[in-house]
Amino acid sequence: MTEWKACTIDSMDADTLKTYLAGLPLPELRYFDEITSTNDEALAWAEQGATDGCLVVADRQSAGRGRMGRSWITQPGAALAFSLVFKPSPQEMTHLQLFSPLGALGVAAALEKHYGLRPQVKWPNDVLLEQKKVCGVLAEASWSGENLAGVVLGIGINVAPTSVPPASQLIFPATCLEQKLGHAVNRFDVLKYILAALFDWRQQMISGSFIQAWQERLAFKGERVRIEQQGISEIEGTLTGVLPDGRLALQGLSGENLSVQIGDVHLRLAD
Ligand code: BT5
Repeated sequence: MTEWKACTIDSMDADTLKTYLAGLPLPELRYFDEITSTNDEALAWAEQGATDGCLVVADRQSAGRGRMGRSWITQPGAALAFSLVFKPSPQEMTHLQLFSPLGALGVAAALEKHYGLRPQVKWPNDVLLEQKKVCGVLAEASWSGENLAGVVLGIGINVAPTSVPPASQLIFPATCLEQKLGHAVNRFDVLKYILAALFDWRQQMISGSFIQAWQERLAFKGERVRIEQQGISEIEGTLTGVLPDGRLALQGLSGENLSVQIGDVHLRLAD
């Protein structure tokens, strides 16, 4: 893969990042050169009283997490790894499953607006560029008994070529922003644009326009896909769209309407 000369900010700290992100509704942020997982830090922070919009950013994660115990690789100086703490409003409480697509839609919208790219969202939580994964989203809720301490929205994005893990560590092909754009990109600009898009789209999360925007960017529409749970093929059919509550809609092999909840499932193109 081609290496571009980095024009990114090489060293970062919380104060510089605060200045960089000035104007965004971020009450507080924490920056780490290295951390296990920004989601772990944000979940702990939520339990200790983080307010809505608190942000954790790291240059490297030693134990970055995907869904279902999978790992997420964040190489230093080449990627973005961050987690936002959200304190859901009463209306959002009934739509918690939409925070994960909010992450994917926010990333897709920012990449379109600022870099002229045409990202697609692989239901429910991946952002693809030309059918390769450039971003993964992990939304997790922190409960203390019956009370929700917060929703943590963790986002990882491959920016420079060294961020892309070797194929042997991937279950789906991966790419990075610079590979698609053909030039170097400032990671912290990408962060700023994505945060702005996330805050914007959050206002519309419980509306038809959110589902429509998601629908328009949905990958594999009209294609035969397989939904797997823990490696076992559960459902096969033609992907038709997303339903208002975020479920994936499929037409089964006998023409029947099927739907799949956002959960511990995996979407693959059928062979
Ligand atoms: C995801 O899970 O894609 C969610 C990834 C979320 C990462 C962010 S980074 C900030 C925050 N802190 C965390 O600890 N996590 C969040 P999933 O759909 O389960 O995909 C995981 C799979 O993606 C792995 O099994 C690999 O195959 C692949 N993968 C790992 N690192 C990758 C990378 N850098 N680029 C593309 N694919 C990757």
